[in-house]
Amino acid sequence: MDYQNKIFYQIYPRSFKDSNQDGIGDIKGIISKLDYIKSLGVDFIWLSPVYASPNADFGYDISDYKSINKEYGSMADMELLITKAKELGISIMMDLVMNHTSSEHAWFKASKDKNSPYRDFYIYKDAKNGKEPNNWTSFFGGKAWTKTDDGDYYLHLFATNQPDLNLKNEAVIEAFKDIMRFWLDKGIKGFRCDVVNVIHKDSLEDGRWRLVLKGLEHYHSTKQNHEILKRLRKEVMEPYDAITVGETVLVSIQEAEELLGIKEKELDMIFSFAHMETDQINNKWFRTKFKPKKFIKVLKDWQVNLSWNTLYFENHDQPRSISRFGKEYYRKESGKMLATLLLTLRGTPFIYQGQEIGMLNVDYKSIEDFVDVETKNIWALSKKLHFPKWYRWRMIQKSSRDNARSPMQWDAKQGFSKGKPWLKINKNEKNINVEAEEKDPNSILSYYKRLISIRKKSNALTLGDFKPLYAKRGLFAYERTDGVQTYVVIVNMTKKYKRFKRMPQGVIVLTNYKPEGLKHLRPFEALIIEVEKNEK
Ligand code: TEU
Ligand code: CA
Repeated sequence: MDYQNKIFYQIYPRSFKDSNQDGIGDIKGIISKLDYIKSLGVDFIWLSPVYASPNADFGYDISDYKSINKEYGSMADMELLITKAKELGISIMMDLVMNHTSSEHAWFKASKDKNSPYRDFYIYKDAKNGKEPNNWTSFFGGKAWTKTDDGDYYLHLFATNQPDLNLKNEAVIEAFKDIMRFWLDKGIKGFRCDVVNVIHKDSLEDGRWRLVLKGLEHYHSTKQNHEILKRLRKEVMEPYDAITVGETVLVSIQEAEELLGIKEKELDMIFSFAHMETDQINNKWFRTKFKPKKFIKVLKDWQVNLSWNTLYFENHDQPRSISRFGKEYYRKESGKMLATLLLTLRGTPFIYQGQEIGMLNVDYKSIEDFVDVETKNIWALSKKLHFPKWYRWRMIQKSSRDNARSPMQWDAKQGFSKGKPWLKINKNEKNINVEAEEKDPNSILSYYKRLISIRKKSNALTLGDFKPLYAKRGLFAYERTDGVQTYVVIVNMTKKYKRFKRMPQGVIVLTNYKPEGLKHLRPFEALIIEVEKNEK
């Protein structure tokens, strides 16, 4: 299955579309919007988890990998979605969470019995001096161990109710091969593999000192982790001609290349975090002012040095990109500028629901409006650490994952659901919504559609070479060519007018401003210029 010329659309099912007015998005709701998704011109839907889950982490805590969360619908609904999407030429990629299950999973419940064969499905360890077995800390803040009634501990790199699986155990690997085949037999075409480079823990020794994620060196992209990825590819994915994209935390370009596979293929694609960590110090909760120069430098380095990139600026864990990398005051211009980068750089683009209509960070007024477990943990931890309340509130507003999870804005009248939405809808829905954007030829949505259509017809923009031309002062210019077609893309990632004397001759194929033949770039201006080969 090719993935290099495909465009992906990520759906966070709880917030996409509600069909039975209970205020919770569901699979029938997604089916009702397939024509809209088709109208974008995308090829794949990456569906965040819809499996049975007690919703401690809204689906990333799975209690049964082979059944559907009743709030989202039935297995028949899921099978219908796969069929209906296929009829429209759209493939489904599901989310595969191998690092942990929910504490409600039957395996975990059975594992509490020390003599159960499921005991070794998880990572239990005796207390050390009456406390946690080591000093590891969780991705969600706090310790990575929870004490059981027997006085020993189990490991969880994420929430307490997301116990880590033991991928040293062959039975666990066999169980996931079975789960993968169960879904591939239903006709899905790929998996997005959750935190797939931390699934194998080499040792449970204390970690060296780190501000966050103590213990990381014992489980980050370990040798055995690579072996597991090679096996799953050979034994499961290749026979189905299905594809994988791994969510790979904290990887360098070299480590990313190794996870794609140097001698032997491992993952088809990876999501790196490097560009998403340029506006923070140490971790996402300590945000710094966004620096376009730094962001562009990282994008350029990965474009030049990684054999194949994914391209993303948003997902269900990240703040909205206009609020973060653009300016809400220049919503249309900066939204279109970001779309231009996303869809003309070299790699496979992933668009997150609502990004195509320029949705913004939430406008919540109180911590009670937020529901994400990571957000609540950080709010409590920062209070315990005596952070000032104004600073804590700013941390949450800028970095909470709920920024990306407020319900999709279909029209000005709560088109998401007639019920009370599970998470508040942004009040700006009255003017930022699909209905309004579809009617406006100058909307961000119209721009995405035109750009996706240009990209899909152009070999130069999909498989063509990438050559940086200029990357200074918040400006980024690069060339994409396949030897037949040549494009020069120029973006101004700042809100300032910037002189730019290297404007190439050629035809402006798409831009977010009315062309004025100026010698400078306007705030967040983006241009795609088709140049004659000899003009370069
Ligand atoms: O996210 C892993 C992960 O590293 C995120 O916690 C991310 O680092 C953080 O939110 C900052 O962006 C994956 C899923 O995408 C996330 O939704 C789950 O909560 C997590 O794994 C556990 O399954
Ligand atoms: Ca519903």
